[in-house]
Amino acid sequence: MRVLQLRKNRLLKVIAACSLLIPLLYLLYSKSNDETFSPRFSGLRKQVREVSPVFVDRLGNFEPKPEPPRSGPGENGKPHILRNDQQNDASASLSEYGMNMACSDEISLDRSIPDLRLPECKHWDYPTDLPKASVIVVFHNEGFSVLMRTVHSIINRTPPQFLEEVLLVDDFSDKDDLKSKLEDRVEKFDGKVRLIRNKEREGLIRTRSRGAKEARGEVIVFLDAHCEVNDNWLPPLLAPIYKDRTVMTVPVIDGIDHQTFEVRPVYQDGHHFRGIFEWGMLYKENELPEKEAKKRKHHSEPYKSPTHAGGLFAINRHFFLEIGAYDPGLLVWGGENFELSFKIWQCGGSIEWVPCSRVGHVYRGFMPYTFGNLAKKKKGPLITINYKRVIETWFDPKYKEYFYTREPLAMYLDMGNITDQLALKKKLNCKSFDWYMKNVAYDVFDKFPDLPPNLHWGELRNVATQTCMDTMGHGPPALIGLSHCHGFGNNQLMRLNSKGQLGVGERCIDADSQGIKLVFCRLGTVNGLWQYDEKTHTLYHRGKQKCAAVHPQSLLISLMSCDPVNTYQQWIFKETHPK
Ligand code: LR7
Ligand code: MN
Repeated sequence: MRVLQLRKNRLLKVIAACSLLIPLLYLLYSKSNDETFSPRFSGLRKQVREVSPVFVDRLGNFEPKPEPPRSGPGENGKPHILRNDQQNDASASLSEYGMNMACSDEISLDRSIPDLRLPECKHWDYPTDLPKASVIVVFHNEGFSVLMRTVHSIINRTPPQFLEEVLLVDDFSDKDDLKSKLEDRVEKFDGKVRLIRNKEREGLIRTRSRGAKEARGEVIVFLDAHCEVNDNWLPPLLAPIYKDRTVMTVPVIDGIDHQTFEVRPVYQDGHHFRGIFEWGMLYKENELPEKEAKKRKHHSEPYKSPTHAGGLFAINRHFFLEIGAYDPGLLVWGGENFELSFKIWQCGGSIEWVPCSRVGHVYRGFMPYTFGNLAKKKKGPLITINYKRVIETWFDPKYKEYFYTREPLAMYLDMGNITDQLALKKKLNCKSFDWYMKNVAYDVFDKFPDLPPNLHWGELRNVATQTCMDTMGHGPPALIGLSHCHGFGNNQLMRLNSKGQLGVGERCIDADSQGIKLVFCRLGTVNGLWQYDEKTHTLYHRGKQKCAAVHPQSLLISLMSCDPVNTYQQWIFKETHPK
């Protein structure tokens, strides 16, 4: 059953006929699962307002009027290239903000961007009485023009009747231009834009929860502070929530280049993706399974997704607060996307990705801010601590094992107290993680099957050289290097599982004629060809029938004929602990 209707003559006729037969049809269709009728007949608009069959003809098409083409830097989402004499400013701003602010500053705040939607998106009608939304933008030390362009794009491309406000929440920024200059700018929007500030640094997760509490709209929409929304982006996000207040909706996120501000489609037409994860809790996207695609009649219709990237989504405000907003124990950045996704799905809601809603996001090359005092308070890698809270709250025991197998150091991290989270889970009568995996996130298993336990893990020290295997921070394919054993895990944390797969992080280690290499693990497999002999300390490759050895002169690691007494072929696994 769906909210949205493609404009079609036949449909109009049906609607006309139906308005004559309202009482009868209402009874009929509130029980059936017909796809042709408006949401008014679905009976599914839970608890927001009573479903009424009366306004069936109140559908509207909110497409923007065509505008004359604009010219200037970055218009139509084209890359803007700075002159050579501006390169110093460009690189300075790049290291300060993670994006080229010198470039952004030359682009109009009202610039045009290409309409990247599927052509059929223009033809959808939506209820004219969709709920109003507060668009919440949290920020910490963002570039002024990028933040303001986010605001302008929202004001310019949102049908005003659905925009309650843009709520800017400053997470304790210390940049001068985000002080009175920003306040003056906000004033100019006559109350449509509101600015509130944290009294201390809270991190993006708590700042969003605060924004949700302070917002005035029936629906809240979160956006990062470096986004540009596309044509008619909001109604398609609101419509599924209008029909069912427990649905959270997610736009398709296009890329904005952090150097040139070019707007690029995330994927070409014809492909839909949805959010999944691997067992180390890295966010992944997977092509929409046939089974889900087939549930829809039109290619541009929303579809269910197990999870989401984190930054951009819409949700009924009361529903968000009823499920506890974000776990307040989560720190600064990361993992909150999973917490919210598992909570929503397991506790009776769902997540839909909406192809007709598109928003551009600037992907930065690195994180330009530190975690400030928030990180100092906690020992161990903060993001992994967040993951641990999330999996300890929402996973069943079997699935927790997969996480600790993939991320062994997490066993030793202090995640704080999760009593409140477990109580909430109980109070909301939430389903098991196994239910979620089997009914919602079933495609995770295709890509990331059950993980067999580690036989050994830790740093892998060579006896002759007393140095450790190290990815040297390289991405695959790359040779594995040797370096001073630092005991921090990270790039030196190797894992050998009971099926012979040697892994480091989400990557695998294999060997070819050049040497021992970091490679992409074959998707959908967890096995490998390695064997470790605890007595001789050799690392044997069953495929090549040779042993991993350090070359005494070059100090490169490669496969050689096995010689168990040669200390250059002896390796010791040593478990490391977080420091
Ligand atoms: O301490 C902070 N306080 C903040 O207010 C740190 C950040 N922030 C603000 C920041 O200014 C920005 O507006 O929070 C927002 C998100 O921070 P980013 O842009 O540094 O995050 P990101 O885009 O690198 O990371 C993604 O994952 C995060 C995990 O916590 C958040 O969920 C981000 O919103 C999320 N971004 C997206 O989902 C956009 C698509 C990226 C992908 C995949
Ligand atoms: Mn971001």
